[in-house]
Amino acid sequence: MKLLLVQVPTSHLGAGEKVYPLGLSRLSARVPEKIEKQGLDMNLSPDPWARLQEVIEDFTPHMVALSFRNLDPLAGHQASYLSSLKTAARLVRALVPRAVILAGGPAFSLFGKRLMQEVTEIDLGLIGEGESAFSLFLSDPSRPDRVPGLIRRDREKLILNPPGPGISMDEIPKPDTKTFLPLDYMKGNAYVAAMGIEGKRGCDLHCAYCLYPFLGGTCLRLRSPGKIVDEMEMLKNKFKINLFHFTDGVVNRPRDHFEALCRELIRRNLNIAWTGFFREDSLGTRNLELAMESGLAAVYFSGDALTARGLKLLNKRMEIKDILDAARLTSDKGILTMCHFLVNLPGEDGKSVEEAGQNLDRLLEIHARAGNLGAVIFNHVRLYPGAPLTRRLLRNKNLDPDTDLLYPVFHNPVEFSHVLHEFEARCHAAGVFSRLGLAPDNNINDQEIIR
Ligand code: B12
Repeated sequence: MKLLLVQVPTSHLGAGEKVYPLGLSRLSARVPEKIEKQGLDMNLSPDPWARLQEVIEDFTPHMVALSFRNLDPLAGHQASYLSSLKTAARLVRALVPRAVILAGGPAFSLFGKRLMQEVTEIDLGLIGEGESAFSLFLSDPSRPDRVPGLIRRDREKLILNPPGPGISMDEIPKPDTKTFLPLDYMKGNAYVAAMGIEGKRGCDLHCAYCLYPFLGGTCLRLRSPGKIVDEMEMLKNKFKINLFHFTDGVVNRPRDHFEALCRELIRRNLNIAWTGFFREDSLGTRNLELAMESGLAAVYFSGDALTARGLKLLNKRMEIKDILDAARLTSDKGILTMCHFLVNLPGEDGKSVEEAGQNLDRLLEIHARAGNLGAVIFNHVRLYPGAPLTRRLLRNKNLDPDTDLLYPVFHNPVEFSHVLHEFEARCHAAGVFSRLGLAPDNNINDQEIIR
């Protein structure tokens, strides 16, 4: 049997935004030796479609595994990557009509059944993580009914098997660096750290817009710090990778695991740098110092709301004070900081927009002194099927139940659609003033912040 593993195009930004296909690489490591395999990340080719054709014609696979990571982008870009999966599946079907097409990946998992309806060339799909399910499937492809999380076709119907237990994080296979070469990703990634590293899976927070708990489970599955650092060490020694991004929903929770990880990194003294998403209310002077000593290169925050009401609506379980305190902390330490916020949340009015603007100014003011703010990224909230916020909008009749959420649907009332751009302009000016060493041009006094 010949198996082709394909990462389909993940972005409209082309090679400037490539990230190592960690999920597919781990699956590749689980392919039994008797199966002949080949890997292809279409994002590495200037002409990904011609490359897919070339690889298929040359290799003539019996099975093609398509990894669909992203369906649509953030940061104000209006685009859908549905065509990545659709065209790839059609091309495979046209070139090797008898090959089995199996799809999976984060974006596939979020829209599994809907994608199976939309892309009829796909024979089978997997919802959720793949290590155990994929190996089980490959051990006997004639028995898809045994594979947890698998969607299969039965004439006109789609049958979804119940999910299985999550893999223990200390048992995840090493990435298959022969099939997916890390070195290919180290050549000038313009975006973030191209190499992901997993410290945990799952999320026990219940933020109202987010489906991470659906993707990885509602409990945190922690990976031993020793195993995490082993993987980083292997990648450093074999491929000279010295910058990693933690793929965890939140890297600094739980606190003891995070601190143990930092201590392990310090102990091994690998001379590597890393980044990750931090939760503001779990950050303290001690663990930030420890993180910096262990190689922290930049802090990513996703505070998400700029008003108390917004934080409550999103069920963030923290306060504006936590966001500002964390900003003070990273400014005091002068560490590069990135912030993500959602604007135009449901129920927003002129007053709350003003409040959000004031809190943004406070944040900018805090960072202006240190000049450590890398970027503030604003988004409108993307409505995902099944997310608590989407269900609430449906309940309150603020969303047409017939809306097809496969296509990017954002909550962005026309009345306030200027807000994102206005806030971006404020941040831009603040960044320019800070870079040029000029005092911020607003009158907010940080001391006045209600504590
Ligand atoms: C870490 C992360 C990032 C990091 C990546 C850093 C890095 N160097 O890797 C950063 C911050 C850079 C990032 C950027 C983006 N991301 Co992101 N990211 C994630 C996150 C949190 C984890 C992804 C990950 O690596 N997981 C670990 C690996 C091992 O798991 P995996 O990829 O899911 O693979 C497993 C399964 O999916 C399955 N599987 C995978 N492929 C296949 C194939 C087959 C055939 C089968 C059977 C199974 C299977 O098995 C694998 C092993 O268990 C996910 C959310 C999440 N919890 O999944 C979002 C997520 C994937 N990102 C998302 C998006 C949108 C983006 C961006 C497009 C945002 C933007 N800039 O506009 C960019 C795109 C970057 C790119 N070129 O791909 C979305 C995608 C959904 C959507 N709306 O499209 C997600 C789901 C977050 C969300 N909004 O809900 N991201």
